[in-house]
Amino acid sequence: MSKLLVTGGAGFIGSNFVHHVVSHTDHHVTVLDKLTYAGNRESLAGLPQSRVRFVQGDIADPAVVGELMASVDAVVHYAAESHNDNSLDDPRPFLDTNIIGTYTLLEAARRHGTRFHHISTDEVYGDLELDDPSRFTETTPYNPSSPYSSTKAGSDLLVRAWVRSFGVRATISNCSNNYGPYQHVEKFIPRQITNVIRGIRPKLYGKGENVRDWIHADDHSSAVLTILEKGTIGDTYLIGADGEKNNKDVVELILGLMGEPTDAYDHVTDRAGHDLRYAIDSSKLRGELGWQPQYRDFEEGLAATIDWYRDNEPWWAGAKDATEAFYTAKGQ
Ligand code: NAD
Ligand code: TDX
Repeated sequence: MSKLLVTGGAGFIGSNFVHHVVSHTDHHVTVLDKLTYAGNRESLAGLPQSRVRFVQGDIADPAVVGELMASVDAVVHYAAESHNDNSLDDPRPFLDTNIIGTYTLLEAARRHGTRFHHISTDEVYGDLELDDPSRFTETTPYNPSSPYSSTKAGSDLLVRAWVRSFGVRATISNCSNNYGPYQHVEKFIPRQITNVIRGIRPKLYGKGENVRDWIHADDHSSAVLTILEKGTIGDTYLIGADGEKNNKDVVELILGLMGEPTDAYDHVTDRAGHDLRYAIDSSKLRGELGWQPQYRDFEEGLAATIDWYRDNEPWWAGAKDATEAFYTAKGQ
């Protein structure tokens, strides 16, 4: 049995990992989360208090981070400002949390000798052309496009430097786009599902040709636990489930699954600097650590996600109006 500190554990993917750890291990978890607009304690409802403790606080606060780090064996670092569109509107919180927050955690891990796993994104590699046969690998050069992805790239590089210069026992994973329950309604898939539920037409940026490599959040969690248990210190692992789809196809799939005409959506102003395509080659994780995704049928996972948003309106209703007002003001 180990004690884990999970930062950002009240967010979409962090809360999924906490549920995964409780049901697949006997570890104890302390969640450190600032509860920004993106954090929701309801995402942790039903977990046993004997196994999961919640602390509200900022990862950039050295006092709270130092105290918690002293009491755990490992930290799994999810906390971040995570939304590209917000980063185009106001980059500052991305620097504070993604850069200074990660630095603060690394310094505490260095002092206490804590095992560190850093959660990152495929967006650090920039984008690929639609007809490029290659995919991102662990050796693809960093080339981030947005304030969000550049701060995630910066945080990855800090982790690498703290491994090499100070011997921090860290691993890094870069995952592709996640979908599933408990995702904030600002993100593409839940925005369109909840739009349809509310009678609003889905909104596709530009032509909708941009490709994302979708993975279910449950598969991301099982991959992270595998890396935490079996990963080589200092190594990076790419996490993906061969789920490439363009945005237009995803919107049409959502509309079809929800019983609407598949052309009942609007094209809106494109995102500035919009990355064209992401694609992950996860052979290293599969070959070296034996990980496999469980969700192999995107349509099935999407249908279950639609059912979850239909059944859990109280979880997302509070954020929906403000999110749509933000997008409407941007012509999106
Ligand atoms: P999210 O926005 O849903 O959750 C982020 C959580 O971090 C929230 O609970 C928020 O309250 C918390 N947080 C923010 N700033 C904090 C701070 N200063 N101190 C403490 N807590 C803070 O994000 P998500 O989609 O769950 O992403 C989690 C991680 O996974 C991020 O590091 C992100 O870069 C990475 N990631 C996300 C995806 C994806 O598709 N969503 C894909 C790959 C990697
Ligand atoms: O209303 C929309 N219409 C639309 O066409 C929204 C919100 C998005 N889009 C497009 C933009 C992207 O091509 O859909 C795609 C997915 O958009 P997001 O959900 O904002 O995700 P993305 O920008 O790809 O980043 C996500 O994956 C990588 C996460 O938000 C990041 O945290 C993660 O690092």
